[in-house]
Amino acid sequence: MLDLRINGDRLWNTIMMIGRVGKEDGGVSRLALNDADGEARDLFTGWLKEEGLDIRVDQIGNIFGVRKGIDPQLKPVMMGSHLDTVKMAGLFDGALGVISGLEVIRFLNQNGVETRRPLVVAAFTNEEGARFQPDMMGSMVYTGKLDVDEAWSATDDDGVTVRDELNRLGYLGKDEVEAGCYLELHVEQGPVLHMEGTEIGVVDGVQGMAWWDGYYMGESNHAGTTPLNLRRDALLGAADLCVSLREVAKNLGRASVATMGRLHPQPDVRNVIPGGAYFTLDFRQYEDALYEEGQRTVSNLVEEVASKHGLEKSLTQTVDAKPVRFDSMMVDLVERKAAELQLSYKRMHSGAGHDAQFMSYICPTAMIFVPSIDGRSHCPEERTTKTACINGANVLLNCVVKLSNDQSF
Ligand code: HGY
Ligand code: MN
Ligand code: MN
Repeated sequence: MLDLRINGDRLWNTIMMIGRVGKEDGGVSRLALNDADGEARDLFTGWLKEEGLDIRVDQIGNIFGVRKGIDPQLKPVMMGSHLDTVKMAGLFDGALGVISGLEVIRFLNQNGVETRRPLVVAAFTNEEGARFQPDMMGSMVYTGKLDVDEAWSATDDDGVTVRDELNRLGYLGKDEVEAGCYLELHVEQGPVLHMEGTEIGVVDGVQGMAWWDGYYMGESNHAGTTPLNLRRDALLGAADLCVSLREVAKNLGRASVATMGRLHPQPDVRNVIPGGAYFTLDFRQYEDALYEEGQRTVSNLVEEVASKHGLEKSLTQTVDAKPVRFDSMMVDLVERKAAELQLSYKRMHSGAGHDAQFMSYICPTAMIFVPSIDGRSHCPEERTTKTACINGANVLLNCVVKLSNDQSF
């Protein structure tokens, strides 16, 4: 019987090749639909073509490589993740899942293995949301959770739209591709697996994630002449909000986390009291009720801090990705395959958002995690060992081969 183990050198070399695209100053900056993301897309579609796959691109620019199955009536097994990154990212977030999907196909092609179901490897558009919001945009549109017109009209800081960028890069497609089930291999991006020395994370769900864009408006004035009690300092308000936000997360408990990731004072001049402050907020929690409560608490806090500092405020929620639980048949399968490969494993949920979160609304879905060294991610220091990548890809391959011959879904 064929030994279902992928080619580790090929997997690693391909991850390194895609990791060179958009690398500058030591970090990778393939922000969604920038030139580097376009280059990574072209490289990826070239590899799909080499494997004889049918390449399809949908209206939000998701790329799918489709491998025929013996029974075209059956819905495909889809694998995937994303090729876009945050600013100054590492090599593995997203790329691991996409390139492992490609490696599974390469392995099956090389060994002449046919499957009953078609197989699809997907690269979803704008998972990160670092340039255009919401994040997980491609999988949200794909799963009907976001209207494509809304996604197309999202703008970056310079007012450029998603649609214009898709057009410019040649990824404004029209194709449609079905998914019967979905599996995503990803680096954990947290410390648990590495700390414990566990090889595989069997992911049974993803925590909820809420994002807001906020603005505090006070009054610009002279930094030398305006007494403290007469100031309406928008940056001071935002700074207070940043500190209070942490208290809110601590008080909510149950591993709630909250972050102010961006803060831009205006006019941003050293001797002018900031009359404006633009900020972003990120809140996450795994339990449904607490996630809802946290969202209410955060938005009340923005109001309370504004009135404490005599500021006006605007607050727009840009992301409300609710907590999800994955399909137990899929989660059990990941666990079983990890055990059969004699890899140590543990069940866990994901702290980061993933395309799998939205795929789980339309088909049985699960994720496979591999350790992130020291839990570092969304930074150039993100690392995962070659062995860990190979372990994860082998679990993926074994799950995919099993699912591709299963007619029960
Ligand atoms: O979790 C995140 O922040 C990313 O968008 N996936
Ligand atoms: Mn990711
Ligand atoms: Mn990420």
